[in-house]
Amino acid sequence: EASRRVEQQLAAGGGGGGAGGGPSVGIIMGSDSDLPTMKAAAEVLEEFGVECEVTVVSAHRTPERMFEYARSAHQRGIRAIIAGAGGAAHLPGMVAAMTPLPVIGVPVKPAGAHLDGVDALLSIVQMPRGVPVATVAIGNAANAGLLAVRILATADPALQQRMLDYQQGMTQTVLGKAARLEE
Ligand code: RP5
Repeated sequence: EASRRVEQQLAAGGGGGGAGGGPSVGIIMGSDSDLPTMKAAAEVLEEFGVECEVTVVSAHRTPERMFEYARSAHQRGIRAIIAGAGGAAHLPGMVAAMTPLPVIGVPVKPAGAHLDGVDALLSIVQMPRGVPVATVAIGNAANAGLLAVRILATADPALQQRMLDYQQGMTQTVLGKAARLEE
């Protein structure tokens, strides 16, 4: 459904989005085969009440669509882009080249991959000076979601409080485990 909304918005030439008017975060991936990895980012955003759009944009198979998505995202109200890809993972870097938005890259390890996702990691992380991609660990789309929340939270005190609560929750979980171990 989120993907259908993206199609409609792209077709309509943008508008709306962000700050209660639509999704603030765009989650894109090179193939629907990346979804089992990338859905963790959407789940984190949902947990924090941040609306996102999710769709497939392939740097190699749909290059025109990639241009269109990257050039229009900020005009449609998107404030951060999470881009995942495996193999020769050019999507995050190419999108970063065409948008002023922060881009978070997720190296995906495709099923049956020969190089364990290291190829995607290096493709995404080794950006030239001037075109940054904030790269998370191989397969760690949840951290991409959390980083997007932190970016949006710099201008949203309520969201920042939810992040502080989340961090406090992690601390309590670990302390609880430590206490049980020490019993
Ligand atoms: C990449 O190639 C995609 O991001 C995916 O990780 C990988 C394999 O894609 P499919 O052949 O499964 O569509 O571009």
